[in-house]
Amino acid sequence: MSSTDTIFAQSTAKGRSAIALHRISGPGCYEKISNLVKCATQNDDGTSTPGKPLELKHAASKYGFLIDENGSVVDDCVFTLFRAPNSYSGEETLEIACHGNPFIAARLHSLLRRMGCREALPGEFTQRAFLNGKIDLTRAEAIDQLIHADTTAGIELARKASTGSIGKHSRELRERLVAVMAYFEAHIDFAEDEVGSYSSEIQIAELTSIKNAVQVLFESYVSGIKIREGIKIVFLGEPNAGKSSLYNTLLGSDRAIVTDIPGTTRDVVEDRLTLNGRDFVLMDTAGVRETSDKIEKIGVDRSISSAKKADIVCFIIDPTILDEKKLAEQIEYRLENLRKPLQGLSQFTEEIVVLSKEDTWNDVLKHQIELLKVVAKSTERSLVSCSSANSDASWLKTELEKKYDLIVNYGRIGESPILISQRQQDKAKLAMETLEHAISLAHKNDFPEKIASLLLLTAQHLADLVGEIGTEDVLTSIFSNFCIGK
Ligand SMILES: Nc1nc2c(ncn2[C@@H]2O[C@H](COP(=O)(O)OP(=O)(O)OP(=O)(O)O)[C@@H](O)[C@H]2O)c(=O)[nH]1
Ligand SMILES: [Mg+2]
Repeated sequence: MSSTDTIFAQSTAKGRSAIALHRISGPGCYEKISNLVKCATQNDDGTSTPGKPLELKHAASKYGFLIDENGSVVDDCVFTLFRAPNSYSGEETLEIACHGNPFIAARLHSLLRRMGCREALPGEFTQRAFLNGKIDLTRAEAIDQLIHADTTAGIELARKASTGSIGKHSRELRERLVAVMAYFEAHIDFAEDEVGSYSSEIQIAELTSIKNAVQVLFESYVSGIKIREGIKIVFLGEPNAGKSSLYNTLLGSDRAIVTDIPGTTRDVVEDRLTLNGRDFVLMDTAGVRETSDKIEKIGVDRSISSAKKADIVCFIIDPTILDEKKLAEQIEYRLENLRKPLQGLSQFTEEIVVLSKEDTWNDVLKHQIELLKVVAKSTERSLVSCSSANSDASWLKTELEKKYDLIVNYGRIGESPILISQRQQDKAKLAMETLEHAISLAHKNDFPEKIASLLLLTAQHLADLVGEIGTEDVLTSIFSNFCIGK
């Protein structure tokens, strides 16, 4: 494999289609087939046939004929030539849009092979773009995700990363590191009276601020996964609490079966929900209770295991079956029973207590619940009411959006880009740990050469994250996942 040979591939999906796009890339690639690319000449009888060679200018598309060595027409096509370095791969690239028929593609490809071109490997156009310095590794990874993402949010994340935002951020952080490094280096080479006494307080503050930024970057990867896949909400509650009704209300459809028979829902029912651009995966589950029914028992086990994996657990409680005078206690008692089988949720799981069937509350109950809401607010617990009968889940929706922002760290991420691969996160972790080590040495006023070398290493990890220089194995692992023709 050489980066100077000419490669080709069909860039659009294989099979039959109105148009298929084939790409040819390599230094001087157009020369290889230019004598087979002809103008469409209009004849007197209204037909068109191959005429003179087609003259192509950079980035301008022209219609014409592709012929083979014997002069017979392969197809009529639109040709677009991109001169180096202003192409996707950074090399001279010819795009041929012909009819989307696998037999035409096969004929075109064997013609190209005879002309000395070879079939591209997966991701090879992008790999060449990387090797030609058009993009860094984070942008290459983003391009791959842009094609494979299967949620709108996933596409949005990949698009942002494909603009090079991670590379820009990393460069800024490295510039700041280098500035601090200069201070420590000055103290290696110069006598104290030339550069002032060695005290790293200001440097520590700057290094800590850089470390925090790297940490946000590191944490952003998990946020990215959650944004892409959707935040998992699980409805948990006793039978007949109103879970399925609320599930349907949120989705705006009769998705789950609702009856007044306790134990209606058996399986976990799952759907996607989007609230103001925030993607969730919503799960309705079987009501939790002691039961001897074999099927229901399996359902209850599934409810519990789903809740354990949730980002948000909504405990749905029907307050109309409780004693108004002992409301707080009875709600707590029920919550405890529901939490018990979960064996202590992770500290990252958010909880919302939802009091259902608001349309049937009497005045005493309404009043009691108002009081409970005041207490909940002061203790920063989430307590909302809803009525599925009136299709009113507005409080719950608002609360879910708040939890979403908390979970994906919206506030903390702010303008910081979001990492999109495990490889990037691994590098961010190395950078963070190395920098922490440097800071701890700076606190001890350790030798400046030791600190400077750790800062250099941190900068190197940040450079690796962006992959301005990529090693062979890293490149192979990234580009082999790509589609052919990209
Ligand atoms: N008036 C009123 N009735 C409701 C409301 N929500 C649920 N119900 C009724 O309560 C009963 C149980 O509702 P479901 O939504 O099936 O309850 P569930 O929690 O899914 O029950 P299981 O699947 O058995 O665990 C049904 O008769 C519903 O019509 C509400 O907001 N208002
Ligand atoms: Mg149900």
